[in-house]
Amino acid sequence: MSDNPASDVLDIAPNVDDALRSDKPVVALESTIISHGMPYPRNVEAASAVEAAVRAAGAVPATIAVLGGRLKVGLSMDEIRRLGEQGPQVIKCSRRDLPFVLARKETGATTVAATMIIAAMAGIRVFATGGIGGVHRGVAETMDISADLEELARTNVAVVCAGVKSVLDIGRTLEYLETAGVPVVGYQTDTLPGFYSRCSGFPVDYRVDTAKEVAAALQTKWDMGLQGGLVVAVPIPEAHALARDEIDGVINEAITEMQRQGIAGKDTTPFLLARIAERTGGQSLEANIQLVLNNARVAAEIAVQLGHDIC
Ligand code: PSU
Ligand code: MN
Repeated sequence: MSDNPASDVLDIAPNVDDALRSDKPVVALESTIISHGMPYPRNVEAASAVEAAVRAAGAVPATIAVLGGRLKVGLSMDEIRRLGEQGPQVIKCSRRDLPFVLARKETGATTVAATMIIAAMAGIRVFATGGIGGVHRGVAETMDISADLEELARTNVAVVCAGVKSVLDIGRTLEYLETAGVPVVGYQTDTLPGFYSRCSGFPVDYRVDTAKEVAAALQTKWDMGLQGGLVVAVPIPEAHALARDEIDGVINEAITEMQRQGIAGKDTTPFLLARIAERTGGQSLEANIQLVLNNARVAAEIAVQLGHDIC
């Protein structure tokens, strides 16, 4: 046993370890989006392109997952491909799942919450994804609130996303984040992006126009000893955005179908995303890939700025 028990279960890829040791910018990437969020083989292509986007913007990508009971920070292309092929057969792993997946030496794709935990253990402070989990529509009946929100309240990692998952109750998710003390920042926008569309109609807490401003806020938060992350919401690039009314119609229809089939809990997102992709003839999938690529670039820029002495 080493002094730090975490290091007994944590495997950091050599190139990521080198970058962290020499204070070079690193961006964490999640794996549930690969296994559960997109179909094979587009998921593998997208994951590879997202890593390339991080590199092109001057940072080192570290895709995170649990493989054979080990916390892996920085997957090889082969490991990403295997996760992509297995798809929803691998365990979707959030905070509650980590101890069991590890103890049983199983393989799990990590959600935003689990990826934040592992990124923080490795010393990575910036993380890019598509959309965070949150409060589901119909919460009064289901109590379905993603563990991502509590994680944002307690773990010191900034999450760069295109807003909350398209299928959620945005207003209630923002209320929850406010209660939890998590700032929601609009990147070059005054309103929260609507995931597939550029605007949800809800205001953000703060607008920031540069990666440097985000880095300064993060540094200040953590220097003060305030625990938790930051949601950096970046609108999908104009050229790839879908019309809000149209996509909302498709999402509502998918939710109705899900309720009819009695699908609940952690299976809701994979079902809804697949259904929405089917109904938009793959347009939602393309938009999803493009927004993640864009978030990866912004996250890399923030990680670069965090490495500078900004405050
Ligand atoms: N948003 C997407 N696709 C996804 C997810 C979010 O567009 O696959 C995943 C993320 O990993 C997120 C998780 O952390 O869904 C949240 O799941 P739940 O609501 O079960 O906590
Ligand atoms: Mn849930």
